[in-house]
Amino acid sequence: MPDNTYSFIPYQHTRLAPGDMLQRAEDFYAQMNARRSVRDIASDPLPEGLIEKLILTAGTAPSGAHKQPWRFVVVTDPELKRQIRAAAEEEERDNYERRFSQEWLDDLAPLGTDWRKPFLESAPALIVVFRIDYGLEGDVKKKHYYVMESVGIAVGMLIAAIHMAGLVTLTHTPNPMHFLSKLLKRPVNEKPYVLMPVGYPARGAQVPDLTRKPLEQIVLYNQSLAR
Ligand code: IYR
Repeated sequence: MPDNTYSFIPYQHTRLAPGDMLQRAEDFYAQMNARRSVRDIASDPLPEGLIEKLILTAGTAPSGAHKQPWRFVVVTDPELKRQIRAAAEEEERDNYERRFSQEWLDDLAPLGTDWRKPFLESAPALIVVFRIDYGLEGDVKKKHYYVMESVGIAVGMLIAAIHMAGLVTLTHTPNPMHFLSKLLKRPVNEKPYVLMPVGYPARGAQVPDLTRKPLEQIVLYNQSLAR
């Protein structure tokens, strides 16, 4: 056995009664099914210390070889938010007016999005998520594994935490987004992954009347045995 293993400790677990399990699963589904991506975000300030708890939750995600290959940069400074909005809108204007294919524009049309991103300034906080492609200890590179998957899982957990805390967000991916590396002074091993404005929904905020695929369309059971 290698001598660099963790020490192992008992896993803390309390079995729930089956009825409680079903109730909890149902309640959590009802909560999560009420989540929506909201683009109209109010400027009201957030309770002190809240963002940190949300990020701690995201940081509980599993990751390849437990390398925790994520960085969450919180932006609350109005001038920095203004700069991020300006840079994002410049890229997005190019996307909508030149770079997106007609098929992509047609797919976005029902959502009513465009290059304007006022939420990047109105939201009291932006969480800019970076993936850490490899560790850097001085000049020595340390391998990271399943970085995309690990950070994706962490962002999913962040989205759930934001919703459960009574706030809204939106996964914004201005493309390309290397301007975020520059503005936020990130080192070469960190790459922007997603930008999430966090706040309360603006008064009168509206969302598209989407439906979600029903269970029958997203689940298969024992498919290799089905005829
Ligand atoms: N990133 C662009 C475009 C965009 C792309 C997809 I795919 C969406 O679901 C929504 C928007 C933007 O933020 O407008």
